[in-house]
Amino acid sequence: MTPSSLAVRQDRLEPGDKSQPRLNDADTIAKEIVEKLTYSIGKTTGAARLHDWLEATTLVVRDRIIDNWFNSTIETRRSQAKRVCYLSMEFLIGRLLRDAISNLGLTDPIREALARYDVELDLVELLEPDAALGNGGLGRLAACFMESMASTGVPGYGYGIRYVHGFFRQEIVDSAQVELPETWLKHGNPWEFERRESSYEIGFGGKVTSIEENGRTRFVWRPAERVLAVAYDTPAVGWRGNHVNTLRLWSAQSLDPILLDAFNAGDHIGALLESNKAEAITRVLYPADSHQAGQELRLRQEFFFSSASLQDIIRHHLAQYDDLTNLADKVAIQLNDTHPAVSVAELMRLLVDVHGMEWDAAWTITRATFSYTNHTLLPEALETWPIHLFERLLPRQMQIIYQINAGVLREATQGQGFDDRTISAISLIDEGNGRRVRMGQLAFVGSHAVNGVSALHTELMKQTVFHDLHRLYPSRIENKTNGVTPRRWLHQANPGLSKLLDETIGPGFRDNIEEIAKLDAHADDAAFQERFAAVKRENKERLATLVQERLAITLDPGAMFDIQVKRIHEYKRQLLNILETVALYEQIRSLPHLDWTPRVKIFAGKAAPSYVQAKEIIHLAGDVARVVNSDPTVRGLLKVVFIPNYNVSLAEIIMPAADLSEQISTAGLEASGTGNMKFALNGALTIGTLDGANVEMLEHIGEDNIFIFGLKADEVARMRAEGHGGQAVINSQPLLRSAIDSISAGVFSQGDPGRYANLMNSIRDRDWWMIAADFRAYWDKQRQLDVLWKDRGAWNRVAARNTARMSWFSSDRSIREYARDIWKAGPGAR
Ligand code: 26V
Repeated sequence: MTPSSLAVRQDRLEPGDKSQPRLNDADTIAKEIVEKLTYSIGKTTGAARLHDWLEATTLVVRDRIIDNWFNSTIETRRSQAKRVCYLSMEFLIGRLLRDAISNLGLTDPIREALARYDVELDLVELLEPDAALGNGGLGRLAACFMESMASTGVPGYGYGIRYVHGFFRQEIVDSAQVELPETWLKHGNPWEFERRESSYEIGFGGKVTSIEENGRTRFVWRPAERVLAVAYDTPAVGWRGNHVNTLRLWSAQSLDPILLDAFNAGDHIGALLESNKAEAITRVLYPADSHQAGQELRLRQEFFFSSASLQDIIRHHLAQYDDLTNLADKVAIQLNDTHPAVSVAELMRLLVDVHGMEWDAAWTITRATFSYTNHTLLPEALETWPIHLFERLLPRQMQIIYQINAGVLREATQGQGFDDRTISAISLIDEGNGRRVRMGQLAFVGSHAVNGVSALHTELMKQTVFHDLHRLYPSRIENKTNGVTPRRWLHQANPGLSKLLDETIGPGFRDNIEEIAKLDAHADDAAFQERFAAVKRENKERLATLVQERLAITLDPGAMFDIQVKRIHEYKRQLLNILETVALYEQIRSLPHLDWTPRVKIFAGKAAPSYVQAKEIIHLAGDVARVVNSDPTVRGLLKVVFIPNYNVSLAEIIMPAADLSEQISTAGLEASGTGNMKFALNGALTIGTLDGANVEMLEHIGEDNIFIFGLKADEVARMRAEGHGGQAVINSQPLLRSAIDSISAGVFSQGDPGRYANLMNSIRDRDWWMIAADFRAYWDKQRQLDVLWKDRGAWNRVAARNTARMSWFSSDRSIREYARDIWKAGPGAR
């Protein structure tokens, strides 16, 4: 049976039998867990290992989710509600069990049920592997959005790739990063359901022919290669489990797994080549989020999941409405960055070539269906593809892009009278660098709405990358500031603080995060401040234990935990933080009699494997840590740690344990940041630049409670244009100069002065990231924080105000804005 001959799946499901709701008491759950152990896993309670308990518990939780999943699916269909399809190459989910248990309100009965068999829920949860199908901010945002769509009742479908190997595991060997493969599917994945009936053929290469049909030219693409996209569905549970959405991830398979002809002819290896090539498409996540990959396999991944998702969306739509002209009324497709931007051309192909629609009608529908989110303005990260590669792999989509481009450029010249420079800036084809397809332009013109992820970022989009397209379509760009889900990042990650909130302001904040503002009234209360500090202390002890176990470094939970965790990138300026650390170290040594505030500098994050400078920064952090931590003259006033393998699960321990959050990117470069929100929600103070969402955090938290320093985005742009270099600044800053000199002399690199020559010279010569330029302002702000730390009441008051004033940064708010302004979907739209 070929996939195309599969009958369209009709929804014949009946809503779950509500007359017999499942019981959620510990007795019932204990009985069910043992049943799963026995009949699904084949183990007795005596023989079961911790992994078996994990699987059995997961299956019991899953049963409860499935009931609601069916109900949600059926209700969306019955009400003919508009669906939101979120297309993303990345979903950085982390663990699912605790999230599901907590959202279903089952934490206590499950804990009790397992305890009857001397099994500890916390230990069981730790065995679940992280689903690390993403690089960083963009992928984690997609995961928060899935949770918030379910929590706010938006009928959402996440579409992505089921990578066999997610984001690599990082080990640190002699202070340097080593990358190891990650194998999250090793023990199977009880959360996913393979849907072989939802399989689609995806073509690559081949030729385009045309046929005349009823006086109209029809194009037919005959791909040279075909692979099968098979769906795997994972339920996405929202708060209280009321609404359950679907995350559908595609896996690539060969249509003909073994070429029997070749096999029989004795060519055993050749017989498997095709299936290896097909399966390679979904084998591994690209780990570089800082510069564009450029490899053919990456473009194959992008088209593979775009085409599969669109074919699935169309099939679903036709099954329900039997008509594609109302597609945009019933489906909104969000493009998470340009990675799925080829969807614009592919939807046109499906509508025009496959479903026989007229070009203009198809174009109107396409634009009305798509919207696009931009997540970076870094020139090196903007996606473009060489025309010859695009044409060879996707010949029909290339023709369609030319045709779209012709229409847009006609609009620009005839309608607006744009000049040649403007036309070449708008064009979907970059003629300057050996002819390339610009995916940002394609996503922009194919969408009715284009958004940035913070107010500043959106403004900069209008001024820089999309300046001319913004002139052509002035109402298309809008802002949607990011958010994070308070369920994972407050309730689950910080049960201590959540309990304190229950007791102080009542549990209403769990359903409506805006109620957390009630905490403001308690921020001045000394007794409350102490309880708040006690929770923070416990969280710091938990992190200190982890550091002790993993790194054999002893941390004092009484010291200020000053934390920078995120991808390692020059623009994020971990190097600025390390230089300040070195300067502080030198000051503590030369002025030991001063009343220094004890600090622990904590770093974590992964460098792209090919990003040399980022790897040098990791190396330097480790080198500095070794020297500082072993210097007795420091007397514990300063400790430096680099925690390996930063991931979602580690973040859940780190965020609640921070006193100070480092958000110090060069202004204008960090599109939003979301770690900044997680830290502040958990009561960390922020030291940061006026960049990304920090700007809006300042507005919400108030200038007395956030610690902003440094150049602003327009100042950075001006100084770069004026050819700023670092040397003059370094000469005028003795602390900075001394730090750079020490590093250059090999003080931290076992006498090897060459190790950091490139990093240090880049500050002296070009200072592109404004490290020298911002050093003094950063140093001064840190010393101001040292002083504040000594007034424990004042610090705790500010910390509590941070928690109280962060509700706006919930991803529920972001999702409601997308639903209202862009998708016209969700509870409010019905
Ligand atoms: C680019 C590439 C290039 C090709 C290889 C794979 C790959 C993967 C990702 C990216 C784009 C990364 C862009 C990104 O993650 N941006 C971050 O998005 C966050 C959510 O909006 C935001 O908070 C961060 O500020 C922004 O850096």
